[in-house]
Amino acid sequence: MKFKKALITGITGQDGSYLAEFLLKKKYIVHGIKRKSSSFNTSRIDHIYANKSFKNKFFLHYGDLLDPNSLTDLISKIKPDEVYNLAAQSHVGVSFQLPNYTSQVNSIGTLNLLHAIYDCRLASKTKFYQASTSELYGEIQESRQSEKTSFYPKSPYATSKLFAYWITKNYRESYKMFASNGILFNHESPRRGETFVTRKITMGISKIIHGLEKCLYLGNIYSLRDWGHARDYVEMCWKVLQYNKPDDFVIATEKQYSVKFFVEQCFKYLGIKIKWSGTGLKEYGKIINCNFEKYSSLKKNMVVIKISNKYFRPNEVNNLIGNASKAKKLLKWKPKTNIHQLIKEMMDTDLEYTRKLKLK
Ligand code: NAP
Ligand code: F7E
Repeated sequence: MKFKKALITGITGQDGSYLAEFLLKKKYIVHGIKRKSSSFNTSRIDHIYANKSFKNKFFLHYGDLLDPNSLTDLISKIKPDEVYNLAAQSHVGVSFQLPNYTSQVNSIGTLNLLHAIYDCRLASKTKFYQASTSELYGEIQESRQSEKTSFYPKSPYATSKLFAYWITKNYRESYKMFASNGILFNHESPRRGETFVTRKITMGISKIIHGLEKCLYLGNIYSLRDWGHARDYVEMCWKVLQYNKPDDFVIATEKQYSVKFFVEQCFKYLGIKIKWSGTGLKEYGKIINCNFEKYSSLKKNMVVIKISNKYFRPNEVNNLIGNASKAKKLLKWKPKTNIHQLIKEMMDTDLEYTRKLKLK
């Protein structure tokens, strides 16, 4: 039996790790590109590597989107059936501080990968998935954003992803490549990077509960996002490449919540009631009630959330919510995890993680 071969860039990231698990379950041979780093960057995939049943099915290679030689070399050797380009400098806030680097990796990096497939004479064999993003919509031009909504990127990150979106379409049209964009709205998990807001919140609250920190500092808590679960979304990345033609698909839950709501619900899940006071940079959240015996680090009226200027962006995307009706219809998309299930999974994992951290 011939197994399909997939190549994943960004395998050490949140989505890369879930996608690798998903494809291995589907009996794919999975190759991942990891970049050289001075410290370990494989914590999200170490369990896959250690799993004996994936021996000879899961391979890691050094490579970098900014090193075209490494890409051509790997693609010519592996001859993948499917390439998933998940690698990116993916932090919107950081992209304002690293605009050039973000553009190089996200834009030119994507071009390098597409062109490596073309150069290896695999344009008609290898399918290509590009990790596009709801950030393309930025200053929204339609109340619910679909594949037909105009783009208005508002950060170096979003602008770099706009190039990647179009160059993917361009290779599709020019060289008849099966090259598709998944326009994914925010998706989170216990494996989310700790500087993205949902994970920062679940980690921050867990540290407060265990007495490792006293207060969590946030930026624009009125920002609205459409948050799904990364595990559900990687299945859609795969489905995008199984569709009968290359195309672009919005993947979203079609539900929208504020950062402030996310904070409140995390506390609520733990049985802790908080009250907000003040406005703007002076707004704060304090503990009103909880089981103080159970949570011995907490006190009545303890201020646990403050607002800091540091976490505001020069240009903010205030409001995103997707219209995923195309994916629902053609790819049979149905989000499996709601916001409360997502919060439960993230809070449980981070509480356990910080409990162990405290014991160290
Ligand atoms: P992530 O956790 O930040 O992972 C990014 C991955 O890219 C990491 O494996 C990172 O390697 C790798 N990488 C960065 N620069 C690289 C380079 N120059 N060469 C090779 N690899 C490089 O991101 P994610 O949340 O999994 O997102 C996956 C993709 O979807 C990204 O392209 C992101 O922009 C896009 N996206 C994400 C969301 C979301 O809500 N999560 C929504 C829409 C689109 P290291 O581990 O070494 O840093
Ligand atoms: O911010 C606000 C912040 O950094 C969400 C990436 O995966 O999804 C992600 O980009 C919102 C923003 O994600 C803090 O200003 C408030 O409005 O979690 P985030 P993002 O910027 O939406 C898209 C779809 C991607 O493609 C990206 O790769 O929350 N916010 N206070 C904060 N954000 C952060 N990070 N930290 C705060 O303290």
